[in-house]
Amino acid sequence: MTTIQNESSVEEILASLGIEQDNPGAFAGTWLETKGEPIVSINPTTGEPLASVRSATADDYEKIAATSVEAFEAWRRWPAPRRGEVVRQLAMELRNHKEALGRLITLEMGKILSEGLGEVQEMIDMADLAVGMSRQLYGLSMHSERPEHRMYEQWHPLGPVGIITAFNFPVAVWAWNSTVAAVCGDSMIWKPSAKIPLCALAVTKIAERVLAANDAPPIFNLAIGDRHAVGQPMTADPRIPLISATGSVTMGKSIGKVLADRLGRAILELGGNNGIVVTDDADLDLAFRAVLFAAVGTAGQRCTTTRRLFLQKGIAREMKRRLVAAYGSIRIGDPLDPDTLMGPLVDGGAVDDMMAALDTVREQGGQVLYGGHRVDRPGYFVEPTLVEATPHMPITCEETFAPILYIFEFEELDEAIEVHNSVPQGLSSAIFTTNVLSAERFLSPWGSDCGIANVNIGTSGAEIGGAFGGEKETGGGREAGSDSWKAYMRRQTCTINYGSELPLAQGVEFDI
Ligand code: UN1
Repeated sequence: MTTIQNESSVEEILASLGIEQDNPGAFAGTWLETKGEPIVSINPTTGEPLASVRSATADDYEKIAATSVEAFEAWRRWPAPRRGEVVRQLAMELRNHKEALGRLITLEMGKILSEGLGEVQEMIDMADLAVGMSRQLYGLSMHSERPEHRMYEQWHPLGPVGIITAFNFPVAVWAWNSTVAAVCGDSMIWKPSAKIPLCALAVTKIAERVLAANDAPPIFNLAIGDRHAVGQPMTADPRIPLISATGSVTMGKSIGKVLADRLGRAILELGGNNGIVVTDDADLDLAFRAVLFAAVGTAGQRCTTTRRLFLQKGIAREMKRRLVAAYGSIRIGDPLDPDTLMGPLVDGGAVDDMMAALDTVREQGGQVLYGGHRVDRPGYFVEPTLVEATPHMPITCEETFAPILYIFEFEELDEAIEVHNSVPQGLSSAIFTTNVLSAERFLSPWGSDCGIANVNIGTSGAEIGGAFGGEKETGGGREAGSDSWKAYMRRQTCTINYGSELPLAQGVEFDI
């Protein structure tokens, strides 16, 4: 039995979340007797198996879709604040399980425990926000141009939503979608990454209990399976009006094509290639700390990870010196150990991809300032890596999901912004400056072209209150806070005549 930090054993964590050694990976109000291929969940820290999950087949998908349709038909009749009450209870249950769930995320995905716990907190925050939203799904009212007429917009539940999530935020991105979809009156099918099946099981079991306690229809459904059994049928399914997908640009493009063909709706949150600009007048201590977290945190596996750093000439040497020293002292190791700052990558494929990207870096003339190697220990560990790069290196326009930071130097801010915006992705961005004009230039319509633009904070670690998403190849979708809920509902414009005449709009006459 592996014991973690004198706390609970792996077995205890799994048991406390209702996970067995072999589990069905399909839930449609009840756990289905899945017959699909087993998926073995591997602990990336040790390379050892944690437990296995039987994946959903195409037949299982069909049951899950039918259940979701039925659940939607009942759930949409519940008043939105009552739906919010169910989400409030979900938030309470997540609080009760925060520690175990945070540990499971760390065990299965490899992010450090503080980030694992932070991810559960992100779910809780999201659920709390959605509870409030359940009383604020406001429509506008308009003044009609016609006498004795009234116009307004109302928002109705949309239908079952397909939620496709990536491995790097195994549960928070589900919460961004599911808590909002639930208060909006939608049911849903969750297709998580097959790299983190246990996190998805644990959360679905918690949601199952909350639904049962409220006698609510089975709105939170789960289909762990590959793209043939689940992803493709779900994306092509006309019963599913909206697919919200997080993942690679390649995945987003193929989903987008299928949805366009059936005129289905998409919320896409795809690749990022996020940059931080540091000007000569910046508070360097602040910038340095922010870059470290944003580039090395989660071992570079956030879609918001800083991958490009633009340093103005006057501070470039000093900043590089500090970063090289700091990268050398990053504590790499067991992510459950509170002293660790960087855990493993998610699997061996991620390590290979990083090493291949670094080969390309060298071929294209980039200079590795620090790191660049695997770490010699079991599991999937790498060194955080600093690369001196030039804007002409094509590899710097690609997202490699690993802790590689490309450093560029610039003279004028306009030049930095131009290079910053020259990549295909447009998720998150930041500037470090104490000059209000530079900050406003970065935030202006001709400044950063990203969905997120920050001043004196890094590119990652967004709060849930804002709308989250990005432009260009990042896909244009928005999730989480603000008015993102509108994507999960259908808008209806209503005009009511309370008079006895029938005046036509635009002054049109049509009398017999
Ligand atoms: C992601 O990596 O897909 O802003 C989501 C952040 C987190 C969410 C990242 N709140 O870094």
